[in-house]
This record gives sequence, C-alpha cells and structure tokens, in this order.
Amino acid sequence: MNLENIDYSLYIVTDRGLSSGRTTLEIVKAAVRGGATCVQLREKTCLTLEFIEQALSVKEYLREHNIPLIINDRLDVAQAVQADGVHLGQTDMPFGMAKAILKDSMIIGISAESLEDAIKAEKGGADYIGVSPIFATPTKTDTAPPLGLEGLRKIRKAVRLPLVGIGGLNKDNAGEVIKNGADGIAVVSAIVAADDPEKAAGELKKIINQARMI
Ligand code: TZP
Ligand code: MG
Repeated sequence: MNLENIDYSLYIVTDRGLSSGRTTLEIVKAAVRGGATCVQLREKTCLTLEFIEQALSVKEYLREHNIPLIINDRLDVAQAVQADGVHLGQTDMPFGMAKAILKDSMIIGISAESLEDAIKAEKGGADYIGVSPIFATPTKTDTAPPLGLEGLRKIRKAVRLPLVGIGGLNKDNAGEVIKNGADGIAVVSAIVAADDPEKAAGELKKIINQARMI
C-alpha cells in the first residue's frame, strides 16, 4: 500500500449497531464494490480479540482491492494487524505520542473540531484531517457543535492536508461538501444503514466525482 497517495474521496466508517444483522465484512465488501476508497473500522464496544479478528478479515479483503484500512482509536489493534493507519479524535491518545510510537509506519488521521485543531494537526504532522462534524448526526451525538460548510471553508483556507468531512453526510449534501473544500466524504449511516450499501456507495461516488470535476 502506498501511504503517500491515499484516495480519501469516499471514506466509509463502520458501525455494527447500524448494520441490521449484516456483518461488517459484508458491508465493507458492498461499499467497496460500490466505489468506497478508504475504510475505517470503528468498534466502540467489542472485546479486543474480536476487534482484531474483525480487522484481520476486513484487511485481507481490502488488501486484495488495494484499499487502505484505518483503525479507529486503537493504536495497538492497528499495529497488531498491520493496518494502514489509525484515526484519533481530540480525546484519544495525543497525536505526538501516537507519532512517537508509530513513527512513519502508518498514516495518522486526526479529527478536527475547530480551525485551531486543524492547524495544530497539520503543524504536528498528521496525514489527513477529519472535519468533525460538518452537520449534526444521530449516529454520534457527543460531538462538538457542527462546523457547517462555512467552518469547512475556513479550514480549507488554512491547511493543505487532505480534508475528509464527516457528520450527517449523504447524497443530498455530499456534492456541496466537496465543493466547499473537502477532498473526501466520510459516512457511516448513508452506507452502513442503507438497504443496499453497494448502491448507496455507488450513488455517493458518482456525486463526489461529479463535484470534483467542477
Ligand atoms: N465522527 C463525527 S460525526 C460521526 C463520527 C464518527 C458519525 C457520522 O455518522 P453519519 O451516520 O455518517 O452521520
Ligand atoms: Mg476516537
């Protein structure tokens, strides 16, 4: 995996609670068939062993398709399965400590909840920024106040790192988020909770590609 040139354009974040009985691997496969370019495994409740097993099964599939696997929060799990990266929020392990552990073996994505967070992440050497949240979302309610498209634009002007918008994104607003400066769209429910995740991913991908051409 070339960690220099990751395509963040359609970034799916998993959530077993929204998967309606389908396995995470099934959802991930459908999303990739539909055009997802990056996958974050996000497990908030499961035991470490299960997290590792999940990650290994998803990683095997993603490697075959040359799609990066990013692990939410857990550096140890990311290292154990040799994932491509880790994603850290503002209350997770501080970036500098994570970087000291991982060195350049993995990409590190940081959730920025403000312009200041984004500038700090870039200065510190993060690989990409999750702009979080763009809009309010029932999927995660303990978020900072939504940044909106205006907040996204301000961050776009201030940093050069790849920006991935997250929070309340779907096919009705994905195009606008790209046009306002995001390099990619990160979604949970718009794909994971869809009746047909492959179709949902395909629709989003088309919208993103069209918005990027303008
Ligand atoms: N971080 C900020 S908002 C969010 C996360 C993990 C959840 C996004 O979920 P959805 O369903 O795409 O709005
Ligand atoms: Mg986190």
